[in-house]
Amino acid sequence: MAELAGALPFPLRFDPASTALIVIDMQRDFVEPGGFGAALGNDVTLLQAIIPTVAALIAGARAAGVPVIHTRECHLPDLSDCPPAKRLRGAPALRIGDPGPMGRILIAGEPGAEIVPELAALPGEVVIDKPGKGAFYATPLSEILAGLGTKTLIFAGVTTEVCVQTTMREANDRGFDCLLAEDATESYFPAFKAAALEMIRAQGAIVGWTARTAEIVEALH
Ligand code: TIU
Repeated sequence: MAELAGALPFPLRFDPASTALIVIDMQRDFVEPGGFGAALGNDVTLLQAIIPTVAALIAGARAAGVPVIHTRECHLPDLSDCPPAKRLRGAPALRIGDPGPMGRILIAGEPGAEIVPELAALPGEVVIDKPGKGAFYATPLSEILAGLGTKTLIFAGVTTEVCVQTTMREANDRGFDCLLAEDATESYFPAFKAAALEMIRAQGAIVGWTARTAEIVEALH
């Protein structure tokens, strides 16, 4: 068993042998100019800044033999898995499926939908393409985690209060102990990230724990 003494709101005891790391949506479409995040009107530079920290967390998990699961938010080229309500919402500069500088926005197989090269999956690592914000909806994630015997999930990626939080809340409902690496996740809105971290650990870890990447990596070994 490992003990994460600095986890909030209280220390987390977990077994690295039944732990997996889920890296949410570290795609060019969210962290580079010209992608989906930018088309929604966001400044993507905040998100770029966490890439080295996410890389350190991934490296620590790999070194400890902890499975790394990557997710990508993207849709089929014919948009059959994209609810019209999602595509038509708001007034973005480019809508899902529109051609942009990194190919069609949020479409599987296009350059923008790829994970940034610094965080690319290794051969054999699971990459989940998901049509929703949560990583369980319309994906095989639940069966994959059951096959691995996973009990504890470590989360990283973007954005904290959208895809990370949606996935973490559902994982919590599904019985996983959930830990968010607070410096390996980011939002376009600093106040939303801060609020999400507080919400997660309020009420006695109502959704889970938060801790810093360096301490998580140390606890995994
Ligand atoms: N817009 C926003 O904050 N996020 C998303 O649309 N997707 C993810 O968080 N991955």
